[in-house]
Amino acid sequence: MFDLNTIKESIISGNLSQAEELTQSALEAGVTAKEILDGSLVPALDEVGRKFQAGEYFFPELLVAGEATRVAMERLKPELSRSGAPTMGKYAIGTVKGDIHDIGKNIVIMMLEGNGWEVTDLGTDVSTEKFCEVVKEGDYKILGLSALLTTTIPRLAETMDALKEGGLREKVKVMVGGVSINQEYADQIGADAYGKDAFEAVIKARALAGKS
Ligand code: B12
Repeated sequence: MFDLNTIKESIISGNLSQAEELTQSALEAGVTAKEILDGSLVPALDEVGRKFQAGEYFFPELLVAGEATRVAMERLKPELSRSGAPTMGKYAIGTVKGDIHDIGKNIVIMMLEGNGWEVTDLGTDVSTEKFCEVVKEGDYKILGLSALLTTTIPRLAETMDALKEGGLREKVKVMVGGVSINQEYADQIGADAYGKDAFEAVIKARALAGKS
């Protein structure tokens, strides 16, 4: 039985090579990518966030834990994004202006791809104008907005308003997510769906596409 705590600890201590090797060993031992995400990667980042808040960790530790997660995720990518699913349509997603957190968004992307979505990753620090331009020019069924910071959450409401003002709101469904967001906030700004994690993101995207 593989001990998922070993991967968790390697991320908390920022050991990149160990995080990568242990993730590979777990996969080889038959642990699924979802089990590794839920049992190691996400709890590790929660713990890192807690330590940061408590003043036990500083920015460099946060950064290296993020990097260790990224290398571990590279190993999970083939399993998560492998698609046997029918084509769902086009989905554009990005992290809002002023925010460079992208680990969660990247997990959402892998899972969407694994479920038949053709995803355009707009990256991080994406301006409201850029989101509107992408919706206007493309034929996306869904626009996903990610925001993790209290200071960047208002960009979600701003983007919703800009879509309305640009006459684009009817053209696309909007999904929002990020650690400090909840269903109540999503309702408040008139988003079509909120996803608490990548698994919910996939289920709700499917429902928005009318394929639940
Ligand atoms: C790693 C990390 C970083 C890394 C990010 C690396 C990267 N490439 O992403 C770095 C070091 C860059 C960083 C920087 C900062 N960070 Co930081 N960071 C974190 C940490 C520890 C983990 C974030 C993470 O990846 N979580 C794991 C993923 C899987 O979760 P997630 O992002 O929530 O995503 C899931 C869901 O939310 C959902 N989801 C996400 N997006 C979307 C989108 C859609 C459409 C849907 C449907 C679903 C969905 O699905 C995802 C997968 O399941 C968190 C703590 C925490 N517990 O979250 C702090 C945290 C977010 N950071 C914080 C802070 C303060 C900062 C800094 C301001 C620090 C500083 N003093 O400079 C800077 C800001 C930089 C900037 N301008 O963006 C605070 C935010 C507090 C707040 N409420 O505003 C947190 C909460 C830490 C804390 N407890 O204080 N950070």
